[in-house]
Amino acid sequence: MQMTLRWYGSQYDTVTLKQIRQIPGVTGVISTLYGTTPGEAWEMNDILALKKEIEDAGLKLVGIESVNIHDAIKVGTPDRDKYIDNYITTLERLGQADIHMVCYNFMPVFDWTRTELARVRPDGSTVLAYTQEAVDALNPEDMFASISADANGAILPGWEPERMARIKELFEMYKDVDDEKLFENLKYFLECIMPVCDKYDINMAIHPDDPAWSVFGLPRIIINKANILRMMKMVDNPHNGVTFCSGSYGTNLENDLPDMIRSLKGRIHFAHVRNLKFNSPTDFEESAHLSSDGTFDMYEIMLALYDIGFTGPIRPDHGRMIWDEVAMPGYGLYDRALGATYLNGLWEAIVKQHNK
Ligand code: DNO
Repeated sequence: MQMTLRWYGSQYDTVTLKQIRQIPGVTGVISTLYGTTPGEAWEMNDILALKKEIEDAGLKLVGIESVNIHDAIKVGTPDRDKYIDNYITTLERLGQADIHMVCYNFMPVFDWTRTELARVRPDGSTVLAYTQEAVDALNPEDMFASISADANGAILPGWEPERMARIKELFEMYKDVDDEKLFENLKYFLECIMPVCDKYDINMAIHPDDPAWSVFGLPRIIINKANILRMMKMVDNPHNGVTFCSGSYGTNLENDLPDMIRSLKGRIHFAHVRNLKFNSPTDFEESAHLSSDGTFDMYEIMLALYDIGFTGPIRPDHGRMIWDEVAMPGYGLYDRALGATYLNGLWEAIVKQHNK
């Protein structure tokens, strides 16, 4: 595996490439062209400039998170082919720039959803948290207002103001889309892009829906083992793969994370590894990465990745806000650096144990 950190670009991130370079064992960066909108074809010069900036700092641009999918593709409207063509152009250019992993999601309207971005824990750190009761009591517009109020001035991907301004229209677009339709539209999209992925050896890595169930009545399909295996089978190409995000699949306690990893051998192209602490089945918070601070056994998760021969990029995921850092919720430097170091430690121990 290759340890990486997500970076939001010099314009938006409080964390610098120099700081990332100084985290032991982190050699790669996962980024995207912030400022582009879903549906447009990325310019080659912009891709090369991002890559050069990262390489000049002594790191490698290991993958893109995300090339977002236009709603026309998810809904399956008549103009979707135009947006798929643009997506193919973007993939072609990424391939030509020697970038071979693309993370994306197929969630309608919202990307990830949390009800609090700064819940205070007993040690004084603040974390992202989710309570189903709070979602049930809110309408989507109010949710956006509370998310933006807590974001430390940052614009969170998936919660851009332009997008939220269109929220009613977006809900209207999805009114006839159910799980089956979403699966169908995903299949159509994947079948269109697989030839370019084969040509440039690009691994597509779908991110799970977070939380892993329907929110606000919207369909959600990338939520459990059965659905993800269905997706792998419906377009049975090794370039059709997944981002295994322990924190997102883990929102549903019925998901057995190590078992899911083992069932996806050869199809996990990217891993997000983090812990969650459940206070009740409908309330969880994003604890420190350490097993004993949360609900999941992080050793078992890393061991499962080792067992399937995982060689792709991995990143610590959302960190807590600690040591008075002010940053985008979940994406500060300190706790993610601790997370990377901890995951590297687990990995080293597993490798050495197996080589004995
Ligand atoms: C949240 C992230 C997601 C992820 C997208 C991938 O912090 O893990 O926003 O980047 O769902 O497209």
